[in-house]
Amino acid sequence: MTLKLGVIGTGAIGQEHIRRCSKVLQGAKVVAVSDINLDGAQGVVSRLGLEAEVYANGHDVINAADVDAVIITSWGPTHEEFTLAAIAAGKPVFCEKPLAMSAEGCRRIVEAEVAYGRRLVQVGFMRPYDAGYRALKSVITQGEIGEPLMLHCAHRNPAVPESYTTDMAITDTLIHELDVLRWLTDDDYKSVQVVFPRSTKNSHAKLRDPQIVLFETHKGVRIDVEIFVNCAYGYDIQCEVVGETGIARLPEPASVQMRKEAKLATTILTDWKDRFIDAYDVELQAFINDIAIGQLQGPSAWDGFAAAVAGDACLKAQESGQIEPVEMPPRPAFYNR
Ligand code: NAD
Ligand code: NAI
Ligand code: ISE
Repeated sequence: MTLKLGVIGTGAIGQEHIRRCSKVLQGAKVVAVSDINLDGAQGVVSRLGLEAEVYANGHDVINAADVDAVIITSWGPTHEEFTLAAIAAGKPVFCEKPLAMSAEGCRRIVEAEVAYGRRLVQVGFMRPYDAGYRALKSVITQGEIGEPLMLHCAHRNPAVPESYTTDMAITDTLIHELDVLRWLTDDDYKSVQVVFPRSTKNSHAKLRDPQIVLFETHKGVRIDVEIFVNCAYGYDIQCEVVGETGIARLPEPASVQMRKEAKLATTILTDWKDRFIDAYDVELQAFINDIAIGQLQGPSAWDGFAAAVAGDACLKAQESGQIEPVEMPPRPAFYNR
């Protein structure tokens, strides 16, 4: 049976997800789309040659009789409203990160899903589906480097637009590490501090760039994450785990090595779309397959909430300059894996 999808938001990642659900993945097709930029939505449908209805309002996509499941790729501030509406309609929903703009917003989604009684929400945290991160996790869980003691990580973008401000380093960018590092270490954050090195001249008045975020986890692991979104040279994701008996690093994306003009070189990617292209395919195929068997298993609303709780503490730490506690309530049995 083909799963009929409705997609809300046809911007950068919306177009990518529509393309992969229509042309790459198995078992689904896109039958409805919407965007506040109606012409943009219509353009995507025409370019991809889809037979999909274009709606002016995301709620009409959710409530369309032929839509079985919803993908939310509109901008962050709309995610909570559309996810809650999908739960109210009893339809599975894949929501891009962040699940909501605050932990409170995520909590409302958790409560609605628990009240519904069955998992309906998967959050677009794709890194746990990335082959490199999976290999790194396997090294840790097999005990190949002993217990993890320290993690050194970096999330670098070549450049961001003027609309990107200091807080977005947490809510838009670090949010991926906030999810993947608790999954990688099977741990939760205890406290966080944010420090600001000298800013790059490539930034602007409303963005302090780079930033270093320092965590302590409940198991006592220390984590440093550099966020540098105007690094100029590429889109570069780094993760090194220092264990008791060895060090494990996230593999670099495959790239041909060249010896040329007295240099040894490999290419560094520049676009997030390419860096995790396979992981996006795998996460959405999992969403489609899991709906077919009636049991979502990917990153949950609770994972979205946990990342947001840590994110809120990071935002506070940006303002205060102090070490701030991360106060995470116990996980309800509903979300036990
Ligand atoms: P974008 O700005 O390119 O696209 C957002 C689209 O949403 C725009 O077309 C906009 O018109 C539309 N939109 C806004 N409000 C809407 C509404 N109420 N109803 C319908 N459409 C609406 O942004 P993007 O880069 O595609 O990012 C979209 C979301 O995806 C963000 O939440 C972002 O954080 C997330 N994202 C995740 C990843 C990832 O790696 N997981 C990568 C990129 C983006
Ligand atoms: P974008 O700005 O390119 O697209 C957002 C789209 O949402 C726009 O087309 C906009 O018109 C539309 N939109 C906004 N409000 C809407 C509404 N109320 N109804 C319908 N459409 C609405 O942004 P982008 O980069 O595609 O990001 C979208 C989301 O995806 C963000 O939440 C972002 O964080 C997330 N994202 C996730 C990535 C990942 O790696 N998982 C990568 C990039 C983005
Ligand atoms: C974007 O929104 C994403 O989610 C990408 O995965 C991330 O790496 C990038 O920094 C964000 O802008």
